[in-house]
Amino acid sequence: KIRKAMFAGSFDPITNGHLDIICRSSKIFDELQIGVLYNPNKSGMFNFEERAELIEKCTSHLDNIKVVSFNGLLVNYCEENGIDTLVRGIRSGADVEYELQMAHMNKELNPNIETIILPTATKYSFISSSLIKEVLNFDANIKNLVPKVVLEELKRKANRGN
Ligand code: COD
Repeated sequence: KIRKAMFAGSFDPITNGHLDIICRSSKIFDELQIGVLYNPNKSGMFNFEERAELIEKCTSHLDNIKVVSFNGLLVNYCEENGIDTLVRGIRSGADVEYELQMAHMNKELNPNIETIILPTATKYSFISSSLIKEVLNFDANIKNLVPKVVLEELKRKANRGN
């Protein structure tokens, strides 16, 4: 049986923390879809095409990745596309609470779909897209925190003033 998994998120933008989870889970599953999705609790810097394009560029060395974007419930998309596992990452105890709540809700919505949670690599445990965007405003050095293409795009946006 071909094992298909989904790593969904806002990815606004993708960071080295996200990329670490992607690389590790791409070894565990036959196919890994990366879902660029809308989180109503977060405002966006990059539009969905830009986010997906950055992910494509950072994962071009992996041959079992597919980047997708859709509206609606994550579990519905998974059911329709033969995906039975959701991959999530956790950085700290603070993430556990949120991730467990989402895992339980997704399980309630579709009991056939399991959530698997991978702990972050220690060196990436403090990285979040929100903090990256915050420190960027102060011209901070973030070159170790995001892939090179993301750094270039962030700088371009900062210089344009949007
Ligand atoms: N190291 C490791 N993992 C990390 C790091 C890091 N430094 N930073 C983030 N991660 C992990 C996060 O813990 C998460 O698992 C994943 O990467 C994505 O993170 P984000 O912040 O980009 O994405 P979220 O949490 O905003 O994504 C939420 C969704 C968009 C997936 C959610 O809102 C959703 O499923 N929306 C679709 C509608 C739906 O089905 N809603 C019901 C959900 S119960």
